Amino acid sequence: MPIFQSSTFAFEDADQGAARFSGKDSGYKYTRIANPTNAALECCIAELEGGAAGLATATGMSAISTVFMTFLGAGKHIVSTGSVYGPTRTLLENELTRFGVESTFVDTSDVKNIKAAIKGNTELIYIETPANPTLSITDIAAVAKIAKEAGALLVVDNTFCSPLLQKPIKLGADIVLHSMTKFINGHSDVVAGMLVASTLELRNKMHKVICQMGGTIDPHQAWLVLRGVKTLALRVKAAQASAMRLAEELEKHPKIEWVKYPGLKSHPQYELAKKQMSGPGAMISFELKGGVKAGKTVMDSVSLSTLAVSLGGIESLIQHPASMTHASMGPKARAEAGISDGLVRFSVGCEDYDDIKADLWQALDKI
Ligand code: LCS
Repeated sequence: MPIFQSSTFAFEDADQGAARFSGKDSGYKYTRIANPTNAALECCIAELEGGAAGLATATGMSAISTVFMTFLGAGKHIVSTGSVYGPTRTLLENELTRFGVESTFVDTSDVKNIKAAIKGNTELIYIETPANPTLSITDIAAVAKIAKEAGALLVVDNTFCSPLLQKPIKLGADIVLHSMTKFINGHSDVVAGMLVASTLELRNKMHKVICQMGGTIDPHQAWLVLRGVKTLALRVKAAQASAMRLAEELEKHPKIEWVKYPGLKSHPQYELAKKQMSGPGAMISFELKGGVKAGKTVMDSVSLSTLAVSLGGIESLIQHPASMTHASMGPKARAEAGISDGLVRFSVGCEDYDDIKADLWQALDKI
């Protein structure tokens, strides 16, 4: 796919320009509205997700804010997973409240909590599964039923799985979104997002808003993601195989308090993970017996893995959600969401398994 590195598209004549703006001619006009490279990426991810159409966005947060700005407004209500990516929660709690939007955060791994939180003005049910960083899992099909009964739309953040491991639209979701910064691009060199709608009508509603809000992806960025996605299956399968082994070994390590990984029988939603995901993924959360202090020692002592936020790249990354990705949520919201101060998050990369393990184990020895 070429990079259409062009902000604008020449019209044959004034009538053609007018026809493009009136919608009679579907040709390209301006890159904020649509661009051929962006369109290729939108088709690719929409097909992988089994959706009707995609909208590529500048970042994952741009995809999330577009969904909120499209479907929420003064007097509208959203029910969301409590343990979501920190800025998703703070966007709702700190910014959208200024526009009269109400939000309720619950532990969506028990769908009864969603049912109890629904009100007459609930427009959206928003779930992140597996959740960042608790890796709690929500039953997408069960929530889709609840959303339908309530007349609300179900939006799923599928970032932790990628479409390779989970296809929420097939389970009844209305909209799926991604931070493509993560597994879909996979090389830690791009920030990008994607919205996939189950119907063209939903896509068109969001397209109108994104054109006005301006969160469109840049074509060069879209091209890099198109290149990255070609190896999605190879990367995710390799990282996942290492993650499974690493989680099992970590669980046996004497300095580890607990490990949370969807592939472990000890995961509270192990059976559900097996049912709705085609694999447990490459994200592991754990806590050390020495709590935050021991966690810091490990993070400061790794050398093959990188101490950095983000996830889903070919490089293994380690980080501390309470002081980094989820710091903005504040201690109360973190406690409610089950994000303990000692939780360490590990994004398993595609390095050789023995190297990843040796590096982490020498860091554990430093405690
Ligand atoms: N959704 C999830 C589940 C995420 O993990 C992130 C970013 C976003 C949305 C937002 O995407 P972005 O705008 O960054 O492309 N998560 C990050 C993380 O855990 N560490 O650094 C970024």
